[in-house]
Formats: sequence, structure tokens, C-alpha cells
Amino acid sequence: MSKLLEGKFALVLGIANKWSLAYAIAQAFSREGATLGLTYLGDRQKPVVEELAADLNVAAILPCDVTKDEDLAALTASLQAMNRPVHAVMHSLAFANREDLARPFLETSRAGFALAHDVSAYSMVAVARAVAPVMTEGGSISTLTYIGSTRVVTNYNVMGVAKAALEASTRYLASELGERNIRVNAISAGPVKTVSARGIKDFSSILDSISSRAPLRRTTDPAEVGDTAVFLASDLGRGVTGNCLFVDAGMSIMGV
Ligand code: IMJ
Repeated sequence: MSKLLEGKFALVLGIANKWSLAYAIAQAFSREGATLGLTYLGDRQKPVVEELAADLNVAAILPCDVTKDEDLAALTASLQAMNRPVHAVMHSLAFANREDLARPFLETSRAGFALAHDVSAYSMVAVARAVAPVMTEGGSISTLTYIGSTRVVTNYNVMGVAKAALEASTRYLASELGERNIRVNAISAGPVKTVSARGIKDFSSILDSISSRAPLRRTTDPAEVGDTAVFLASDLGRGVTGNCLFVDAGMSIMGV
């Protein structure tokens, strides 16, 4: 069997540790024959990403704080210096202040709202602009979202509003980048135990209720998110852009 991403170069942003969905995606990309570029946030994360990269087909490990324009400019420069086009980009990052995911949404501060939107939504626009010049053969940019963008999920709060902005940004980017044969999509993953879920109140009971109520009677496996990311990044996804694919064991179709 030939591999789905053979000969492709894929950039993955957002690996924090081995539980990250970004890591499951990088593993799936690597399995399918892609050469990877990985980014990390801050000096503390560098050795973690380096260690995880050891088992993957990684050609470059680059620093990138998406809230810094100079980091994004340096990312473009590093990718240009590699002298090979980028075919796939996975944006798998988000952040909101912890207190904004625990207090009433009504109490969200201007600064907290801005931070969540900067890191979790605007970064998709900034990353797309940074990578587009090196996506000279066309390709695919994907992001991760969550159903809290369109439905009220307890405590998701400002992250839900930021994910709504991220999903809308995905559509606008898709409409503009389509003429360069760059597709832009989102994957809406069901809850997974990652650092992003750590400390979230009643997370275990959320997982339990999905296990009993979701059509597939189980929670989402990170590898399933990885395989959907492969589909979008591969030629199999060539007709899909501006869309949001739910990889959630079917949970989003359920009513009460
Ligand atoms: C996050 C908050 C509240 C409910 C939640 C989540 N549910 C799920 C998540 C039900 C599944 C995880 N999720 C989908 C996220 O997008 C999480 C983003 C996030 C998490 C943290 C925790 C640590 C921190 N800031 C964060 N910023 C964003 O300090």
C-alpha cells in the first residue's frame, strides 16, 4: 500500500506533550510518509518536542509563539530556507486564562477575551499568512475546534466564542486561499484527556456520559483525529474546503 502523504512536507503547531492531539496528528502524518516540521512554544517545551520528534520523520523543529509577529516572520523565513514547499499545516493550539474557564462567562475581562481570541482564533489567520508563501504547490491548512463554538458547554465560556471566531476564520481563509489551491478546514474533536482538559471541572463525568450516549458508545480516540487530519492533508481531501468535520464518536448529532 502506498502512503497517503508520501513526498509531502507537513508543519504541525501545538505539540505540548505526548497526550497532545497535535502529537497524535504528527504520528499519523509520519506514518503516512510525510516529512514533518514541528513548532514548540518557549524554551521549556523544546526538549519535550525534541524527544517526541525522535520517533517521527522530522526535518525541522522551530520555535513559534503565535502571539509574536516576529516569530511568525521567522517561521516563514525558516520554511523558505528549507527550499521545499509546505503541503500541509496543522494548527492545534488554544489558550484562555484558567479563571475564564471556571467563572461565569459574564465576568470575562476585556483582556481575557482578547487573549483567548489572539491565541486561539487570530493565530489561525496569522499562521495561514505566514505559510501561504511557501505553499507553492497548494495544499491544506487544518485546525482543531470544539462544539462549544456553537452550543453552550458548561465552563467553555470565552473559548467557545474564540472557537466560533476560529471556525468563521476558517471559512474566510478557505474562500481566499482556494484560488491558490490551498484548502482550509476544521476538525471538531470530541473531548480527549489532554493538558487542555486538565483541571476542567467534572471532565471525567463528561467522558462517562459520552461513553454511554454517543452513537459509537465511546469517547474519541486521538488517533481518529490524526487519521481525519491525514485525510484532509492528503489528495483524498482535495474537494473539501471551508468545512468542519466532527470526529466525536457521533456525539454532536444527539438531542436530549
Ligand atoms: C475546556 C474548558 C471547559 C470545558 C471543556 C474544555 N470541555 C472540553 C475542553 C468540555 C472538552 C477542552 N477543550 C476543547 C479546549 O479547547 C480547551 C482549551 C483550553 C484549556 C485550558 C486549560 C488550562 C489553561 N488554559 C486553557 N486554555 C484553553 O490555563
